[in-house]
Amino acid sequence: MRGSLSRREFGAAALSAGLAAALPLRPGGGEQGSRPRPTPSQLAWQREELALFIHFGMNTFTNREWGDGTEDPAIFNPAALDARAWARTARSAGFRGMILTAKHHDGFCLWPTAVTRHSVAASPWRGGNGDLVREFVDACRAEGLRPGLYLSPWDRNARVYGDSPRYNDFYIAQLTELLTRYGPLAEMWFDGANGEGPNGRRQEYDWPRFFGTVRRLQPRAVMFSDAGPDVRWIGNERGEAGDPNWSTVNPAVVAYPGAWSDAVRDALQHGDPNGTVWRPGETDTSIRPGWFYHPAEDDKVKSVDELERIYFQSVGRNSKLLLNVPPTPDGRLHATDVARLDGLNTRLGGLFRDDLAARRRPRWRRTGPRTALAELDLGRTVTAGLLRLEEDIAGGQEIARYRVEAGVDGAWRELVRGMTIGYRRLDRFEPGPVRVLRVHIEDAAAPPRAIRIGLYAGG
Ligand code: FUL
Repeated sequence: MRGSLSRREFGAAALSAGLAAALPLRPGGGEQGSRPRPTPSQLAWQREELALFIHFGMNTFTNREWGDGTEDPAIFNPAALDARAWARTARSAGFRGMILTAKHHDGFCLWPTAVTRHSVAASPWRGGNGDLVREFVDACRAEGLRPGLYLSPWDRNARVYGDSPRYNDFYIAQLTELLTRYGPLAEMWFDGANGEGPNGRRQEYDWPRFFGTVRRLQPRAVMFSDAGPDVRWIGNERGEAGDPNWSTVNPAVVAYPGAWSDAVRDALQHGDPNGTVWRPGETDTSIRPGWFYHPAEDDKVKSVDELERIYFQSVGRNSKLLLNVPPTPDGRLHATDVARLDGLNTRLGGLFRDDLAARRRPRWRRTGPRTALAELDLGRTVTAGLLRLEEDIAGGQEIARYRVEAGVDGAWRELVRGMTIGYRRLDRFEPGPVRVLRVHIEDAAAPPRAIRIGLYAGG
């Protein structure tokens, strides 16, 4: 079963009513002026750039991707578990957040919940007195990382699953424990998978109630799901944001988490320049083929080159990267994975160390209602092959099409053409001489504001 399961095979039978319309909440993005802008929480989420995803639980011990809920808690015993070491690895590799699967689809809870016995309390780990959510959150805080939690709505162990009102109460009780026991959380992560419960029944999730509970108990946390409300799934698990990628969306297109069609996929990948809500895309992918640790995948850990490509296709396309690194059954990150994370950090540090455009101010002028030109004289001729463009997204996202040229002694060479910029856009091009850089904004969704420009040797 492992590796072949996609949550899309279980296209949700959940709520199909227009979620956005039903939500008694403030929308994910405040509307100031005429275009949506991020809330402070959404801005802080985006500025993390990199977060580590930790898939850990029963599947780690059964060597599966999706447990069926019949697993015996007696097998959960990570002898050398060290959440602080996860956090240290994350921080030293340049990650700023970390998200733990507090409960995956098999229903086993990594904290001692009061609403089911299927938890760490029934395991031999720490003599049945352990609380992994507590250790995780404490480790994040100690290392200056922002903590987030994944609580799978799909639960293959809960007897009440499929008895919709009762399971919704059960889920709200679990959510409430997580939201009230562990201090401020930066993100709640809602998965779209919705299959059958242990009794063969399907569940209608009460999403407005789930979202309302998070907003009430942790107003500063962002909520991730296919349908936001604050942060949207990017539409695939390959580590690839769309191009273009708008942080604004039309909320009606993705009515509930788990909805799936070509239109939904496109909306998740690309957003919508005319969207009425700020809902930036989060790109989640795993450093290994599976989400959970499997010894057979020890030689299939993504290379530094692959991780760099994923970084360029996510953070470099106005998204944020949530990279999964699953601990082994003894509760440690595998040495290969740690080495790859360090390798990525070294690679990115090298690429972006020397900004050849640092301390140079571009001359910026509007050339029409939706066009502009930035000209940057570097004062000397440099060899460059990598460009970093950034909009000031605190004020929204506007740029829809741009073109960049390099000038040397009056001769111009086109370096790149692109569409959206947003929080960050990274473009590589054939390394060559640059003395003057021209960024032509050829189209924008609103009168364009000045952008930040970084230029690097590349390679
Ligand atoms: C999916 C789940 O089914 C996978 O097991 C994993 O948790 C991934 C992040 O989301 O929908």
